[in-house]
Amino acid sequence: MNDTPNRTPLTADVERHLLDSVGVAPAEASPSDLLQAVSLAAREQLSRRWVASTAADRHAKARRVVYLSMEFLMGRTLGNALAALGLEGPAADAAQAHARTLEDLQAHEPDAALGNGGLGRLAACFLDSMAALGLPSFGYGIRYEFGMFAQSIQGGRQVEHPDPWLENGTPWEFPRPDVAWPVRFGGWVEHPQGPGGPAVWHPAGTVNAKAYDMVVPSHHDERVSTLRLWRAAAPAHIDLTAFNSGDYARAAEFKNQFENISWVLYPNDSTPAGRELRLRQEYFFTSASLQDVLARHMAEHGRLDNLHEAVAIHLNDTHPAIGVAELMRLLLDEHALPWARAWAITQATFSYTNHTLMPEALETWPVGLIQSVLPRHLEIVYRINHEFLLQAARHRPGDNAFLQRLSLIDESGERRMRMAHLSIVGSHKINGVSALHSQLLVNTIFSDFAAIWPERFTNMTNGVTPRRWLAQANPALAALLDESIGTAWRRDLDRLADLAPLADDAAFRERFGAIKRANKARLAARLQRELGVPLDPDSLFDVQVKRIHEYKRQLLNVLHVVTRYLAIIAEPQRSWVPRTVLFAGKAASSYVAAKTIIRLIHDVASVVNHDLRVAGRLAVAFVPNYGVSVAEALMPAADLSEQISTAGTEASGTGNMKLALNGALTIGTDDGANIEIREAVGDDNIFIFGLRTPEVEARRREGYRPGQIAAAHPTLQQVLDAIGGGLFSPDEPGRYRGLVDSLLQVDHYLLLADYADYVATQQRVDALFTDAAAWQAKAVRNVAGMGPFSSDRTIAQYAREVWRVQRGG
Ligand code: HBZ
Repeated sequence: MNDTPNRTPLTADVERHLLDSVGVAPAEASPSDLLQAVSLAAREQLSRRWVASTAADRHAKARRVVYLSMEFLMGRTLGNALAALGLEGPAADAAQAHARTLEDLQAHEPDAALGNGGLGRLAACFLDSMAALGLPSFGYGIRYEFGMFAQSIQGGRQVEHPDPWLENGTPWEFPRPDVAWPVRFGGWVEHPQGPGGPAVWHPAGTVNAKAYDMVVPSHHDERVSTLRLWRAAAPAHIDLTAFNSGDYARAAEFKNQFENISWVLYPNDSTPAGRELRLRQEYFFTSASLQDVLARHMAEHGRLDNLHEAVAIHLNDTHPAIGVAELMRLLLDEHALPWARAWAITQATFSYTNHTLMPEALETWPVGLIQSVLPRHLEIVYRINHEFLLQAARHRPGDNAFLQRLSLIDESGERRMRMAHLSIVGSHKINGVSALHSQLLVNTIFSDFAAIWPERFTNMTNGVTPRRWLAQANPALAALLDESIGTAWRRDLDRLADLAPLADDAAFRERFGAIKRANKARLAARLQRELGVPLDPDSLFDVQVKRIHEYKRQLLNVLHVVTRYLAIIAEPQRSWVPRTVLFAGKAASSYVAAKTIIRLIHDVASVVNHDLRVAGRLAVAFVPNYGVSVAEALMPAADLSEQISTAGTEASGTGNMKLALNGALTIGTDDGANIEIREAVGDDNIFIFGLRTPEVEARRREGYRPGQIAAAHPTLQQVLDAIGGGLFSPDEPGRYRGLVDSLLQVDHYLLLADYADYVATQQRVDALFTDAAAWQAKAVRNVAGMGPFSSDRTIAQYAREVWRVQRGG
């Protein structure tokens, strides 16, 4: 290594780890070796913090929150760990001692992509905020060996690749070989004391859940939180049997039947997976987590009847909903509590967040499947349902339809267990994720429950962590904020409000604009390198990044792109505002319509980007493999944030918050958290268009006729003809005929109804962009208004109103 004047204690730690842990001569260390050594040096400091925090909580018997989530979309860890430890400078010096930059090293860290999209990333932001607020807290999930698939694009089409993120091990987990819980499946149930008493479950098989902890550091003090992930392991006796019989192949197969539970994340979002393996995953991690919670509680309190006073357990969507029945089973059958007491504890312990209104996205499981996989839980749910329906009947005597709608079992066809209903009945608080969404929950899909228990329903508008999404992703903007309004925003994002007056300060705006320009140039250089697409950093960067889904309406964005393309060709002499339209996002592997949209984006990009008539005025690019790390590069480089879902369909959105926090202006519908963003930044600083939720409902009720809209709108008709007629797919002119026909005939998400207003609003965006001072002023006001969208605010609200937990010692 070079001897530099900056030889800090961390540099010495890194050298030591290169020699002692990585096993390489420091002078010969590769970037991956260095990444490993720097990570280990940071890890040992976190380890000490972990030991201290958990000991303090144990000693204080602190009330804790337990966040059960099938998904945690953590992204990379090193940058976050270094920032929390205040070691960014020393780590950069250590890298520099080997003629590397910290960024060179970080590029080698794989994302921990244990989630699909918004729901999983929200869970990761929440962990960060729980640590920041010092809440005694545990996240619990699954240690998937393969996370969200990696996306590549071949011939304009999405191709999915496995994500073996653990292939080379990870320095960030702490295996806990002593912590393992048996999780049982199948078999039959015996009632030695009659049907009402404790039961004995004779399972057909048992799998072990083994604990792996990830440390979640606080950025403000020495506290840490824990994310405990479970890996499925076959019981040891199976290996032994194989060894004795010598039939390794058969034994391996048998072992796989157990271990496949934690192999791979289901890559569906907004559509529930129906397969048995998914149900096993859900029960696996929920059961292990609850056993862990009860054991900790018993160790600290020695009795279970005060469980609800010591722990708040949160259900992140319905994926862990079977936990309601599992906690009942543990209390009844394994700890011999009477039913009424067990039920009171269960209801007082659980709370539940819903993340979607779309009825087709609500989880249900065939009763026959539950019967065969979780026979005891089915009995318990039947009894919960029986008592619940008796109670409900007192609210509306004689109203059978009411009871049928409320029932935990849907009897309309094949009998199915409704996991949202189980979550509601088993929880004392239920929340949506934006004001509109929470309103719609009580007015639509959960209105019958709200009629019985209005006080249980509440709202917790989502937020994002400003550590990752501002301080780490946009260090230049963070530094400008420190210099202009002080560093208090880092602890209290509401302090961003102090920026508002600077929107009128030309010198400040100029520096703010220069940072955006530099972020765009950096992204452009990267996309040039990776995709070979040249992008002009002086053009307006128009960004839509999120899962590809019909309701999110990437296709409406494409209609605008094509509109603009045809308009430029028709009027080449006009002075067009140069635009770069960027898309990114994954489509669920089986979602044909979403995959067609990805292909169309590529087809449009390839025609537009090669047409000299629009060169310098319009470019389109699709950034592959969207995930946390790609988002960290995109958010700071956006001028315009596309949040254009059909009103009433996007529960909240969180990308909308990340983009505005980085100074993008939003073009969006009156949907999800867009509404609250509008209220926070002011009507003049956001572009809202399109039908509102009640208007969407009315249009559908009246009988929506998309064909008539197209017929009355020549430009729209021309755009649809261009796409449907093969202008962008000359090798296969009919490729998008079906897509266009379905827009003309059904258009379930009302793209055509919103098209005219969207295009007109895009013209207002252009007009503003030509006035750099006016644009920057609005961008500054957006950042200034983003205080409420910190996940610290969200978590403080959950802590106060739902979980009743307080900062630990
Ligand atoms: O949760 C998203 C919502 O669409 C978005 O509006 C909201 O901001 C975000 C956080 O509250 N929902 C999801 O991301 N949903 C899933 O990822 C999902 C995963 C597995 C499923 C179903 C949905 O089986």
